Amino acid sequence: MSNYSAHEIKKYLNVSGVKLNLFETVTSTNTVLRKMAEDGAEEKTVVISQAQTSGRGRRGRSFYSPSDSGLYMSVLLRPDIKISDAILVTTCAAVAVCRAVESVCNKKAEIKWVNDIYLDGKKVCGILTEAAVNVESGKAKYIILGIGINLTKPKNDFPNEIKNIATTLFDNILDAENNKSRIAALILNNFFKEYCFLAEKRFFDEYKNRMFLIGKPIRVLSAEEYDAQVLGLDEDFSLIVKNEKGEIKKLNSGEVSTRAC
Ligand code: BT5
Repeated sequence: MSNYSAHEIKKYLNVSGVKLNLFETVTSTNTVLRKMAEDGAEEKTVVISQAQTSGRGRRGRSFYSPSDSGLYMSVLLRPDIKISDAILVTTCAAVAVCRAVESVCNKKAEIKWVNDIYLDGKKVCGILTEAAVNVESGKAKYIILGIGINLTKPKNDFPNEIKNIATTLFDNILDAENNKSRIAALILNNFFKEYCFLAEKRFFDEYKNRMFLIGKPIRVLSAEEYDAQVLGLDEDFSLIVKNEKGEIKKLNSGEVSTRAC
């Protein structure tokens, strides 16, 4: 695939003030943007790379980001919110990605709480939100929203560890090539439409309706591991589950992961 072009992305962008920074290869777009944020970059500064050598997921996990097959993008935000509300950025982005994905392909995009987007039961996108906090106020100094999407199959396929769980947005490289700038722009358009009203959580119902784990059995992976049934989603985006003893628990995304059973 050719490199991303600012001209192409801007053709589809309807958000003003976006500053695009395009790279061929970086360690991690989140790392590059964090440095820019520390140096005073403005909100809506965006870093996009064709490949990442150390793409990361949550809690030290890695995100496979080979050249010529994905969109790896980070967005700098400077919202006036408490750090505990940073979950709103992740969940708002999840809805934005789903809408963008559905605009370019005929499949239903679903959310695996809290930060993964699935197509046909497989992961097509992961979101990693990182933040710097002002310790005195407890507010976010800035937030880096990182989004990684598999557009087309890597040249040498996915590595064995994720071969059975990962999927791509497009079946062939031509569709990926023709749509990659559009999808980047559509994600930004959809995200910033909701971001203006972040605290109002206008996207809550849509997020919940797109969750495929509700009503299903899961394995909760935290300090303790246990089987549970997903009952629903709380207002603050915690997952409500019932464990095997019948006890109702609220799971905070910062502390636990889940695995579909
Ligand atoms: C995530 O974490 O999925 C968040 C991924 C965020 C990636 C973006 S790319 C731009 C920005 N810069 C970065 O460095 N990161 C962000 P998590 O939910 O923890 O999932 C990680 C797990 O997903 C791994 O342990 C694998 O099982 C699986 N995985 C890794 N690479 C994948 C891929 N390309 N497609 C699907 N699944 C993958």
